[in-house]
Amino acid sequence: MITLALAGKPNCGKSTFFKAATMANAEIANYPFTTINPNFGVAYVRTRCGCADLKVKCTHCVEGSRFVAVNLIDVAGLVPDAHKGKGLGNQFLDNLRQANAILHIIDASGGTDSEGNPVGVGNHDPDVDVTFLQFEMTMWVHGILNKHWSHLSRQSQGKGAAIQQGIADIFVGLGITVEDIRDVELKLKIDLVHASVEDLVPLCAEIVKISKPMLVVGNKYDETPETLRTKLSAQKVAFASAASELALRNAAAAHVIHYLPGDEQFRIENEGTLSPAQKAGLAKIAGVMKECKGTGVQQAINRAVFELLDMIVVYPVEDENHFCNKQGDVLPDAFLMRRGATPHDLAFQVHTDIGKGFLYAIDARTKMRIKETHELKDGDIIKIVSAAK
Ligand SMILES: Nc1nc2c(ncn2[C@@H]2O[C@H](COP(=O)(O)OP(=O)(O)OP(=O)(O)O)[C@@H](O)[C@H]2O)c(=O)[nH]1
Ligand SMILES: [Mg+2]
Repeated sequence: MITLALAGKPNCGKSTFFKAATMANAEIANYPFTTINPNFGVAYVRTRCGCADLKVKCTHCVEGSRFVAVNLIDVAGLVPDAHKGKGLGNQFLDNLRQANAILHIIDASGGTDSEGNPVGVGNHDPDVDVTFLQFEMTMWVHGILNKHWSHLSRQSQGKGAAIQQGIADIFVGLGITVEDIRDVELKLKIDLVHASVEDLVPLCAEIVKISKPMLVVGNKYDETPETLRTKLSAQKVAFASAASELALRNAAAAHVIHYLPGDEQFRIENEGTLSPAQKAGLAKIAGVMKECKGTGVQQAINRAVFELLDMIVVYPVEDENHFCNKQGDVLPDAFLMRRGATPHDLAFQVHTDIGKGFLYAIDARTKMRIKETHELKDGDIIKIVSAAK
């Protein structure tokens, strides 16, 4: 399953975002380093369900929207110079290893300093927070490379290919391949054979970009002054109000409102049960959603999965005529797959044995046989025919 991590400076709203997205418990407080041990939970990407344009309807979507699970990790806050041991140090960068992509949460309201201490809205320039995480991660990777560098240089005996392979081996856990290192060497025009440790910083920045694509999310949009909204928009920051999302999810769970994560609006269901303060709170959230086109939480998760990671949703079925499994359950599964994936990749994702015994696949919408090498599209419904039982 895909894993997204929430990272950023302390007190910017990572745990609030986590709690809203997963409805799992997480401690939230207005001071730095509330979270020490990471929180793990399941969040969902939202997509139009594959059954939306079929005559048969499935029971796995909500009003035509399908929510597909992804892992979400909420890690401890990081401060500038964490790689040198500042704040709680760089041990938490290790928690980011398992993430496929990172939602870098910043406090767009400018109400907390670089260490996460409250300073009053607008008193800190969030511009400086936008790039710091990328830099800290670069220096973390650089620290790891540094440890191995003299050994690697000696062992490779001046052979570029051996150095490239050695670097790829060190970062195999980050999904880095020798081809990645070759591409980066060419792109940056660095000579790895004669490079000093300092020369390797740009290479480490590229390793971070390749292995941990990042979306910067400007949280606390509800408190963000107009000047900062404009400034951060220019930096392509995606906005969110995690606190609003959390309030809406709680209200929806209590049947006070009708709201699906990612909706641009909500509807009050049970006005009579609301106190004047609750009504005012919901009215404020409605205003924020109008400006932000929703609360931004679901939108950020979707962008991380569908844009940064370029994934598609594919529905495997056993009966291509009724779009269901053997029990008659319509579109029982929805799989996230990398764009470019083939029916054979899908077969392996269903089960290793199904993959090994793959014979051919059928596009359930057209009933046509498709080739093993055919590129799957978002929303495809596929029957795999395999020798495996
Ligand atoms: N106005 C506003 N406040 C928010 C929002 N999200 C979080 N907060 C507040 O920001 C403070 C910090 O929230 P947390 O979720 O604990 O922040 P964190 O990033 O997990 O903090 P650490 O675990 O200390 O790194 C709390 O007082 C939250 O209520 C938001 O969208 N809007
Ligand atoms: Mg936290």
